[in-house]
Amino acid sequence: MDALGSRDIERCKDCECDSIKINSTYNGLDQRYGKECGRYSNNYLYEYLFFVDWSGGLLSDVSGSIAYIRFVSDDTGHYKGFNLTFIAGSSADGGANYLNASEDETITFGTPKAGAQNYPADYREQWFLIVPEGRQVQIDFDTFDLEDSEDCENDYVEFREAYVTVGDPKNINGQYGPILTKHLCGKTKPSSIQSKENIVWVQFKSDSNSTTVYKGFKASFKAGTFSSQDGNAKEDFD
Ligand SMILES: [Ca+2]
Repeated sequence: MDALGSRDIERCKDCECDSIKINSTYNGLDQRYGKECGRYSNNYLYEYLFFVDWSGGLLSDVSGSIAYIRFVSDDTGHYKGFNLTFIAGSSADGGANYLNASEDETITFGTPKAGAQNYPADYREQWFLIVPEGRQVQIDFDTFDLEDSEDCENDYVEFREAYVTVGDPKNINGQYGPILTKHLCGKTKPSSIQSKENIVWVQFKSDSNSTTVYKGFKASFKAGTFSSQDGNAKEDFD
């Protein structure tokens, strides 16, 4: 999880007057380092994802799914305070495949030898599904058989909109992109997925347990046309 936002907090040496601190554990809030103070502004998830200035865009990176925040002020010097946005990131892992579909082309992807052979434990793979600019990605599932677990925490596949770092068109990422599906697992074939932009990031992950009796998933994608009433994806990031 990452925190983005702005702060305007009294600045003193080592942030000993007023401070904000973000940590993944409650006890971690007591550590001396990591306090932040002074004025800082980098705002809006939208800018973070699509006009990325990575050098200043990230206020705090929290491992895990819980963030503890402590704000401290002393009795002098009151400033505006702080404002944070949190985004849930995935940890991108494993080899990446870049799949380009031209108009009228359908490309298949999935776990290795899906359907014929069970997927291995401790396996990770990423795919970038790319269709021509201005088109959307339509994903259809053919077979689906993953280990079922609570919140799909063991084995899963996930889909997000991908994004390109400004200034470096070769740098495509997905782990902080807008979420298209929650983690998917089990045996129920998911319904089709349609993106808003023209690149989708997919990640498959299996954990280390040895229940490797599941066949995995097989899906395909092609260039689709966005048909929903809500035609402006970018408004989601204001
Ligand atoms: Ca597993």
